Amino acid sequence: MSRGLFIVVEGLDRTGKSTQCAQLLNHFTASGRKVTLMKFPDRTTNIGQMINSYLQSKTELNDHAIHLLFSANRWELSQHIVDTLNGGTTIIADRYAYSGVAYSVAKGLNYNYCKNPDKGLPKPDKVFFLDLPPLLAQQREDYGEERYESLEIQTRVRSAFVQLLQDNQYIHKLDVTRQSIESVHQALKQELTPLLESSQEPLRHTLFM
Ligand code: 2DT
Ligand code: MG
Repeated sequence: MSRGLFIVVEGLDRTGKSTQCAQLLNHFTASGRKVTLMKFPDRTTNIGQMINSYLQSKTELNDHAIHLLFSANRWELSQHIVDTLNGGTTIIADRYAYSGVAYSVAKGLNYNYCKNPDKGLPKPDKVFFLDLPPLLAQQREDYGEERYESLEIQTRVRSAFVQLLQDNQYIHKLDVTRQSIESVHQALKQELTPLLESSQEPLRHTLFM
């Protein structure tokens, strides 16, 4: 049995990540592939509840402490990721360690420091960055509910993502400006085709080599 694929969708807030993850889930399910969705932060765990409370501004936390909690939230699910993939199920993840770095760097934390806690996590087979100018994202529905959802912060998050894109050439940037949900979905599917047709290498660990 071949292992599942680990696909990550990244981007600023309100760029259509969750919508595209749902579209991919439907597509893979319809084509008979075993597939599951994961979302980071996973707010259902104990650590996830601390993160949720922080994001909703119900608690305050030191910037380094919350950075490490986001990473710990991935680590507590890392064995589940490995087991799921090795069991032949594909994972579509709505955010992962790239958001972890980008949002903390946007707050002023050191780039290299930010990458460290995630070193050793399962490495995705494909990472997409849905790129939308922060000003356009801001005009979308429900913007501004949580911490980080301000134009000023999102602009800095985007700059940090640009640095991540430069340093990790395997991240695939997709400009979603003025693109319909369907056209973005088609672009993602097309980009995934070669992966779907090849057999997977053994699961790689160690993100951000
Ligand atoms: P959602 O809006 O997607 O629920 O994300 N974040 C996320 C971080 O600061 N660090 C991380 O490691 C991750 C995964 C991005 C909630 C917010 O949390 C931010 C937006
Ligand atoms: Mg959000």
